[in-house]
Amino acid sequence: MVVFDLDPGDGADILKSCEVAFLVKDLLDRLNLKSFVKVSGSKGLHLHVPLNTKISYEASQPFAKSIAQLLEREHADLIVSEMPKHKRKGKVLVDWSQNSEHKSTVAVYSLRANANGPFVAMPVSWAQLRKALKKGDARALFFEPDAALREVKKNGDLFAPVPTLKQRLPQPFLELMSERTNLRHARRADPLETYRRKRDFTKTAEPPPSMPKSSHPGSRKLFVIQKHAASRLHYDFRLEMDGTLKSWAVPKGPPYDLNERRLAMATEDHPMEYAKFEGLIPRGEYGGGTVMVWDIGTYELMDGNYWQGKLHVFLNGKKLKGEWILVKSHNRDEKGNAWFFIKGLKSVTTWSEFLTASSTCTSFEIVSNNAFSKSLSRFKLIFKNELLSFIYTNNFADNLVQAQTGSLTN
Ligand SMILES: [Mn+2]
Repeated sequence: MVVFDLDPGDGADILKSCEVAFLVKDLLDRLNLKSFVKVSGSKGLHLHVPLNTKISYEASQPFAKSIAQLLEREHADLIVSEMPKHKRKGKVLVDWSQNSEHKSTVAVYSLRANANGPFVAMPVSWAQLRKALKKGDARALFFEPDAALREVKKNGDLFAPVPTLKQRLPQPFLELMSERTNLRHARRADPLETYRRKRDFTKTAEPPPSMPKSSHPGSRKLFVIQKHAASRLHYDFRLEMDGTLKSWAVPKGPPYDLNERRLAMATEDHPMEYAKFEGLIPRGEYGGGTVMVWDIGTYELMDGNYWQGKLHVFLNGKKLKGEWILVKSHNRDEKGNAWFFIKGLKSVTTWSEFLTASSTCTSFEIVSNNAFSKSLSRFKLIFKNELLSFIYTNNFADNLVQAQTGSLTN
């Protein structure tokens, strides 16, 4: 089953939800998916798409989200696909996030407590909905218990086909399911559970948790540093790993001098969408304060891994370029969250930087041809007793051999 909760924001009413329900229905009709609608008993509508075939949230949530975003693009004046309440003003939220393990949607024929009396979460026919919309009659879409019973007597159970009707999502979404199910089983737990628990997405503009995804194919992964003026100013350092952002809060920001170390407290994984998040988290909410992207780029893992508590990375950002090391602290007082963010060897990335540096080089050694990445090799050079390391792309390899027999022979 896929569910869309059509939730009107301030200044919008159930009739606006009706308008949106028809837009969602039309789109689903074009995909050969039959949909059923009920009034929620409150001011929204729920649109149900029965599947009764093999499905998981890995497929149904991205499907629902795609539909919501597509409609938002086509009807920006009427529809939003994001949760923050201020964005909903006068519009209807097509809430796709209901398609998730931890969410619940009221069942048909349930009573809802409401200031104006108990109303029933009642199935309605598309014809009934069209009529109410045409007449502008919102009251026709609220059913008290007696009225609900009369409706059932008259129309029968409009939701009768829902538990058995077999339908399938479009193929690309089903493929998503097998890929991501495998990925998730490998990781067992939902990595964004803590992220979700700490936030109220009706209040913060931060992105809601989504399915793990990767930013690029191949070995280049995303890194970001966000400057976060919370109750205490700090820098959030995040590295893409397994489709989410591993995160550390660094009170003093990244270190710049060789072997300089800064405390970095590991925090909860963040969704990939967070990398581009900038804005104000309301006061009183978790992490209240402004967030801005301080640096963003890609990184390569040169050595180590997260679970072993040691990561050696090459960052290629706008501000930060070069090697940094993250090491987990073994101090038991710190509950296992404390890491150190350490500036690693100096690095150069261009041929001209290399030539400048190599004129004072006293020794030279190839450290590794990185097994993770065909484009990355690492060289260690000693300059006036100072260690430098070099990141090379394969294009530089021939030139390097020349350099080795030239200025590096002293
Ligand atoms: Mn933070």
